[in-house]
Amino acid sequence: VSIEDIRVLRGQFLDFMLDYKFAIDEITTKINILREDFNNANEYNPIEHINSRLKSPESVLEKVQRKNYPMNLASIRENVLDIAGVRVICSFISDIVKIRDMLAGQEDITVLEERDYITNRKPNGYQSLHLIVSIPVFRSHRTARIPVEIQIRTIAMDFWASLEHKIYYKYRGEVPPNLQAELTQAAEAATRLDEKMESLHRLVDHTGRDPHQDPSETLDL
Ligand code: 0O2
Repeated sequence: VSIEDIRVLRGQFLDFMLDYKFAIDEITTKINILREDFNNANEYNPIEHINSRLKSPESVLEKVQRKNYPMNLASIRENVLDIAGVRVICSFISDIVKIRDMLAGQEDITVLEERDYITNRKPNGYQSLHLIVSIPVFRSHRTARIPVEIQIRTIAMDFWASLEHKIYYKYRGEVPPNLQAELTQAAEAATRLDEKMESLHRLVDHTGRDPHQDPSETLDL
């Protein structure tokens, strides 16, 4: 392989990765539009914040090797579906499906896969709703449908996942059983908090009525 071949390959790979950066931009814009629209309508806003990340070229290639996928761009596009990642953090459990439906219902979005780790939490306690969607990206000389992994979760689920992620990396995947058990308990506490917050949220009057004028609406905490 000549230096020139490597230069061409590198250029093709960077151009391929740019598709995913643009796909993140598209999804992020959609979520920001929803957020601004809720605010504009003076409605309660279910979106707390959003994060996004583009997988590094090293970890894309590491995943291709680990999973034994063929090492070419077509195979990477078909098999590695989490190169573009967007995370939406909501306040309440009921917001998750609201956001899911608003995104999945948009004409240019196709849901390719859905994993509900909330109904079926992972054995370690991990909870989140994962969607793999595809979205068209319009480049100057071509158009491509690009997969994006969208993770939707509550603040409590996110708090748990970020701590677990740090612990997992600290122990390089070999988390001691006692710590693992503590993490599972913490996940259960996070679920209880989410359920409590959800029930408080339901008690809050969204119609703007004054609870002092209507005793049936009084919060009994
Ligand atoms: P990062 O740093 O977020 O990119 P695979 O992607 O093939 O290894 P799978 O089963 O296809 O795994 O995907 P899965 O498990 O549905 O979702 C993978 C992503 O979800 C992970 O991405 C994490 O972001 C998150 N996730 C899944 N399980 C856990 C968990 O137990 N704890 C935490 N903290 N996060 C989890 P990456 O690429 O591993 O990491």
